[in-house]
Amino acid sequence: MKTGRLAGALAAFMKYLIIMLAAVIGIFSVLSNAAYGTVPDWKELFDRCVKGERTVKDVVKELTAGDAGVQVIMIDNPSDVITHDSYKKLPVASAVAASTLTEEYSVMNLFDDDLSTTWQEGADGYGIGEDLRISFDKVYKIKYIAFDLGNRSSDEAYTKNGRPKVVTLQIEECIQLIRFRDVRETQWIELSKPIAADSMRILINDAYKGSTYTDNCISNITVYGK
Ligand SMILES: [Ca+2]
Repeated sequence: MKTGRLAGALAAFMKYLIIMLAAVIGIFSVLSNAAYGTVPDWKELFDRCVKGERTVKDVVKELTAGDAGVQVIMIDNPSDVITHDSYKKLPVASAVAASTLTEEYSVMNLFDDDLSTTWQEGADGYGIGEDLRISFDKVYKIKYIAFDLGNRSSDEAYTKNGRPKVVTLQIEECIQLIRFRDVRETQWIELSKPIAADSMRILINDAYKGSTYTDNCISNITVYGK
């Protein structure tokens, strides 16, 4: 009995030690990302780790993901800059989603400029770990991305369904976490340096929960480059 308690205490101690190690590694990430608004919610990550909802390995991986020297910056609508600097909306040649709820919620709904049509993942729960791969017709220097998250067809549909909260954006060697607000408006990100690529990947890490459904929805994703 005594040995069992000791082993349990040791296991608990080791678990917290690993979490603290992850926290230390993460501090470097926070220091390098603090100015850009893409810092993960530390308390939430820690709580989830303790509750066992997130593995330590996942957290370390997320917090130490390479960024190839490019930062993702949350910005206000940059339409003036886009016009002034002649950036254009990039044509999406094809896109593949790890899962799709039904044909009605096709991944191509992301690129139709129509807020009433959405892509909805088709995995269990909120589709955590599900990803989208977007291909353009050629290589562009990607600079801005506009995200319309959630089912924006109506206020009711938005609230009832899930919305991505944290996603991983991967463009070539740039891998960065983006933490979004839960708002019914377009959220813009800027890459500190344009990245030349003909494709990109977006993976769902976390979701704002829907009041009725566990489907995670995105209405539109619009990518700008040259
Ligand atoms: Ca749409």
